[in-house]
Amino acid sequence: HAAEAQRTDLMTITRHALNEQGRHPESRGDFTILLSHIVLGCKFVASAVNKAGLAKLIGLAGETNIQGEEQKKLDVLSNEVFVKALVSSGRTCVLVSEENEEAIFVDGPLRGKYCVCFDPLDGSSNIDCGVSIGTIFGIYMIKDKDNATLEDVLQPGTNMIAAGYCMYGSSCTLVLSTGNGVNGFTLDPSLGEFILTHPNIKIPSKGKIYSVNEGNARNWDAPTAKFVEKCKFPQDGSSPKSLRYIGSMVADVHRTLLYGGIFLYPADKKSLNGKLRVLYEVFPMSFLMEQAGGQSFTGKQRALELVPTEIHQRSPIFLGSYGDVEEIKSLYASES
Ligand code: AHM
Ligand code: MG
Repeated sequence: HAAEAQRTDLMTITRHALNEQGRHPESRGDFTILLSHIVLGCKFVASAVNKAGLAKLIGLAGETNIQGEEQKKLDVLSNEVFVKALVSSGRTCVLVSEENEEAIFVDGPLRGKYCVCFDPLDGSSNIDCGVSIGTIFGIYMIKDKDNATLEDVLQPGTNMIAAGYCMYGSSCTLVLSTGNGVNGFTLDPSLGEFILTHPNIKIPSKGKIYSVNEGNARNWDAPTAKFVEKCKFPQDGSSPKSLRYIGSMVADVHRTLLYGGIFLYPADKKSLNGKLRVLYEVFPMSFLMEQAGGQSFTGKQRALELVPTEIHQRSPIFLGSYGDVEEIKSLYASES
């Protein structure tokens, strides 16, 4: 009868959040409400991504974002949907989006106690060829609701209370941690609901895959170069690792989380801080990795302990299986 129970007793993401809320007796459901607005944004983007070719949504919007990249129409649309959903939830006070140069401060009666940092549509250069893309988010709680400042989001990742991503792939998967492990939910399009399909995700402690843009190899520092060399030509009798690199962080991290292995976006001579953004790429993914039993390292420190000074700051990142990240850490340690 267990199989039948699975089919009729659906653990939706809202039900899951309400269960989690039970662990905090003082909670009044604000997080559950915030989450349902994030979920709405994800459903909108999932549907827009599916229809992208059809609806001719693909194409340049004629705008350039703060990193100087061409912005696609879907990025603009997704950002607007997320900002409006988050503001209208009445539970947010500071929003940081990859697509907005400045942080957004929510005012008046709509102001709430949560700060959300997000990348509404990461990996957008992959849209035109149908490769998986995603939304990434990290959530903080405000210190003083009446005096919201940038300091409320310029905090170490260890202060995050929740993080997650939604991957728009062959299916739409939302992976979430509220600091009590990691759970994965898959969108059932016929119900329009995210259903718990991957309870309590744990990353294998060692992996057989490494994931990096090797085209940057000539600009790598010595520890990164040595690590990748060891992946390909192991000296301890083990088999070489496989290389998998999609170039879409959510998809590369999702595979790493489920199969194990390591994802690297290191510093290089040209970009000393790597490419990925601390608040809405590095922190949320590091939070999920740690919650799944893996770890995350910047080349200098535990990634979540970094204290950002600018909202669009970048950092090198090495994250994944505990044992694999341990190896890159020891290579950096022996260098200094
Ligand atoms: P984007 O925010 O402009 O989409 O760039 C972020 C993406 C990540 O999804 C991915 O991990 C990385 O850029 C890939 O970069 P590269 O093409 O340099 O390998
Ligand atoms: Mg991005």
